[in-house]
Amino acid sequence: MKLLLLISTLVAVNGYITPLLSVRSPTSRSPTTFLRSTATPPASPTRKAPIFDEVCETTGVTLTRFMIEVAMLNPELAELPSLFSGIETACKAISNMVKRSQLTGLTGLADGGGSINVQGEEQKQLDVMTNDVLKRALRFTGKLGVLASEEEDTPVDVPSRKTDVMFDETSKYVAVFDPLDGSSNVDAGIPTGTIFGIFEHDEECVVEDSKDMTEDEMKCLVNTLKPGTDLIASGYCLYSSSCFFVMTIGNGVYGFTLDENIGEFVLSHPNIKIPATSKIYSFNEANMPQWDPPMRETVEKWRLGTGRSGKQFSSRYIGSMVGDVHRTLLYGGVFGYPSDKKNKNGKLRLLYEGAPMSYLMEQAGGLSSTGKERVLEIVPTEVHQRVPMVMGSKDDVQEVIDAYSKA
Ligand code: FDP
Repeated sequence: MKLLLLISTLVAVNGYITPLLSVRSPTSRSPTTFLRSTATPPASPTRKAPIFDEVCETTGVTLTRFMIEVAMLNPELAELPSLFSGIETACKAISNMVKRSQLTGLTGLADGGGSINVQGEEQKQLDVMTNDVLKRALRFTGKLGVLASEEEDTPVDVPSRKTDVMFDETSKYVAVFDPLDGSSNVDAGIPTGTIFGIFEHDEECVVEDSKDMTEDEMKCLVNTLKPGTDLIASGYCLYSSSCFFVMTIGNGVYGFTLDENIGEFVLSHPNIKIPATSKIYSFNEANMPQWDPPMRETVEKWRLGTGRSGKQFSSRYIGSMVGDVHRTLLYGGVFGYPSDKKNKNGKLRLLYEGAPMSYLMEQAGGLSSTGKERVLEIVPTEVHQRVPMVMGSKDDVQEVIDAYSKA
């Protein structure tokens, strides 16, 4: 039960206490030292994305090929393709599990009921199994130091298993994911999805066993969890009429569709851009009477057609974030789960729902905000922290932000 804690120095910068982290530069592998300020996270480096603007039915660009090009264009991301390949495999496996669940007895609650995750939510069989599938798929890439998931109580260390590692073992990344988002819908065959985000791992915070952690050890792990501005990549898989894999590495958003004939994700949506305005909103409207006045008033105007665009909005809400965000990215609109009197911080989780989806939304030209601040800039203090969110078409989200500033 040992946890190697090499982060020991705390320094005060601009009144904030920040850990002095020692990280390895990806190319030289020699240790370099920098200060990480919790107030102003460093801007994401500019990345190059391959230019593939054609979609082809027979000889399309596979996700594997795309990621090889990404690594060639961005040598610092050389290890990302093997991690993506793990996620891709997990998505294919989960897609199959979800599709066949009505026949294989995988519907319903885990352990016949009573299996509760750390957030007090009852787990479905598929929640537990998909979490396992992802953990295994990521562990075997050998690129992962720590991962945090909706279905894990604390971030878990991924032990190095030399025999299972296909490439150099570097523990280079931290992955956060929600294995089966929207799982309350899954038994009714409604779209669900997997959301993931990838950060660089502080290699000095190594955990040998995640049980019996002291408070300091826990802090070390939580320190590996960073604001969305530090994301290296994020994306989701949508299990619906098709299985989609939509991702960003910080230079645009790319969508791939699973071609079941060849078992590959093939580029189908190069460089997705969300329309700047639209007339669709997507909220659980039953909570509307409990929302903050600026939120409620803006949506009331949209209903009546008296908002900034003068258009009368229509409502589309699946109640499954990945499905709702996918439609919003493609058709435009506003998706959100605002705070209400009951849920002061809304419902969605910052680390593995809010931040990864906000990164995608911004990369597609949209906005994502709590109404008062940019979701990507929020520094997490807890793994399962919730965040109120409004994301989507730039002009429409800006209307909400302006309503909050006026209030
Ligand atoms: P679920 O509980 O089914 O996993 O955050 C989880 C989530 O679904 C989102 O996917 C979805 O947008 C939201 O909760 C739905 O919540 P409501 O049922 O309260 O509308």
